[in-house]
Amino acid sequence: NEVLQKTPNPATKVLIEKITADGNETYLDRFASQQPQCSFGLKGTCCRMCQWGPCRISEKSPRGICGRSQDEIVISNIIRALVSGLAAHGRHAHEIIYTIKGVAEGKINLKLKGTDRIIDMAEKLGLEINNKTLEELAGEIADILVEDLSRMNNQNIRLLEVFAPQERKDLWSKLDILPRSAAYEVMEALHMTTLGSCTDWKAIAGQEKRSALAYCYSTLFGSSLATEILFGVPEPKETEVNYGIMKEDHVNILVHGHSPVMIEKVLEKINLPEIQQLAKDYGAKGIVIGGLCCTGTELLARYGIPTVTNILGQEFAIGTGAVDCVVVDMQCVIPGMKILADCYGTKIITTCNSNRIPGAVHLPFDPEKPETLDEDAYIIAKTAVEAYKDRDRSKIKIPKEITKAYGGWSFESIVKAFGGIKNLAKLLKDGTLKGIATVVGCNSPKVAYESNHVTIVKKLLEWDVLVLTTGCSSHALLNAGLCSQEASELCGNGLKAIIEQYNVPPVMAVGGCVDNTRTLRLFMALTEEMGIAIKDMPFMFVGPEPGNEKTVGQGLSFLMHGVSNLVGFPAPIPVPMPKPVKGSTDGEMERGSNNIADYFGGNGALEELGAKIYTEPYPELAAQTIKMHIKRKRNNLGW
Ligand code: BF8
Repeated sequence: NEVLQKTPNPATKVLIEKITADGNETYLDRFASQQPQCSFGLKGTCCRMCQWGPCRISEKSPRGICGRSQDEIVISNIIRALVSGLAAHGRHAHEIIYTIKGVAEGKINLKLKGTDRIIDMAEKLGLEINNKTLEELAGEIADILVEDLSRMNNQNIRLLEVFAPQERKDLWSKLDILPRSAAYEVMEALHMTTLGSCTDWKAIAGQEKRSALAYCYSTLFGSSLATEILFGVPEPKETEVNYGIMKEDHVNILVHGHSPVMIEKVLEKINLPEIQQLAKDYGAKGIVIGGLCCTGTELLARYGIPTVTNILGQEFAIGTGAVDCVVVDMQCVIPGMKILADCYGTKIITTCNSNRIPGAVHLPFDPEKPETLDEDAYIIAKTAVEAYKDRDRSKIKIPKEITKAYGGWSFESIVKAFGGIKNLAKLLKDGTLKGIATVVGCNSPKVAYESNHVTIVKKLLEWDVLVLTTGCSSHALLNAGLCSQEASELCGNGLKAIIEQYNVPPVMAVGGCVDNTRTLRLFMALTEEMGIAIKDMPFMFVGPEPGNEKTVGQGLSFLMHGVSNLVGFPAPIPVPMPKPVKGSTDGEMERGSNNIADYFGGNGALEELGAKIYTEPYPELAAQTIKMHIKRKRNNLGW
């Protein structure tokens, strides 16, 4: 009920009610039946890192069987989540980088579209450019990116050396947290936290920071830049989004996941006249493509393909009964989607060996075995269209909502839209723009669907804070109409003037989650222009509804650069609750404390990195916290 009252997209309400009336269940029902959730799990005080346990930490049992303390268990659970996310983004990077290698060697039938990015990267990496073809250069860059994923010796990640600000590199070197590679840091993090290994929580926290840097530079920068090499740097474009883009009399194909290689090929095949004709032969008026999760936001950024929804909306999309086929690649494809797909006669096609789903058609893409890529993409396109003839048409209800959006923001296109980085810096300094927030990340069943994202951002716009967004947050903001110049009416005078003068939306959708690098590059460029360290700037990272293990590294990537985080509800860390002072009769309270919360949310991280993590589950208060943070930064700068 709370979800129905608070969720901001009217289409969501229609679909929740429809799916319930159809007698089917979604994550909402399963979340309810999981209550109450285990309090040890919620606090991160359950240790399952060996087979003696599980051990749970309480006042009665303050240590695990092996002697591990609460601090060691809590930080170990967090770092294990972080490196799972690192592994996921690493696997994503691997697919994209090996695709570049395959194209460069002439084994994969794709054309490299990112000429500018290839030259730019080659120059940054100090490669000899003269007398080389684009393919040769791209191949050399790919080899460096592979090294960044896999290096075992004690040398730095090249992308970190090339992109990170000197002030940070000096700091990370002083703290001894410079990473070697994604693979090495995952190995070391798991090694340090296994039974009988490291018992110094501060050393594990050090490895956490090292792993966050590997996550940031090897897998986020690696994936995002490599995708730009393959498919080009996005340019802004107008489009329409939301559930209403699907059409009852068309074949509706949704594309889902994160790595957009196979889907590029499938789109090529869908555009073939014979596949278009096939749809007509089955009685469809045409073919609609809609995007889910980060594959969706990637395609929106590059081609203006409409997005539909995010991780917790994927079941709602299927519940329209109008989806003929979902083509999925990797990550964030929840099992509940297939359960519902079977109820509504939707075909699921999986294209990555890491993401098998029982009962789905499986045609995997492997950049090292690309021989059947074109053939498989053709079969996928044909199978998806053929699904139209088999669909159960008795249960279709497509919400009418269609929302305008202006997406496709890369680092370069943002700078260009503002007429250069100098202009944007000036707008920040003179207060036309009060600050910049990156509002990103997943949905969580723990809050009313999408309400925290939208409520926080609406407040920020009122206060003239420019918002950049990626991932599931961006779907919420796109569907709420905030990524369009028409949202000007919700903005303060400063942002209103900016929208008018520069023709930009107040919320800029910069792509999939790996494209948070675009925001980070913007922060770096602004601070370089102004000669101010990032930690002193009015910037903030906002993750209103953390969910996937991948999000742990997102916040930490920004934290490592000196950008404070606001997260929407507590991480799995015991919240330091105040306790009554023993023997006190006047209600005197003792300040609660635990080392991990004190470090990340208190002076520890602030003194070391110049940034900390704020936690606030109530969106209005969260927005207020962001506003205060931005004000404090501006005051300190004398702005
Ligand atoms: O990488 S925001 S639920 S879709 S993890 Fe997944 Fe979270 Fe969505 Fe894309 Ni990001």
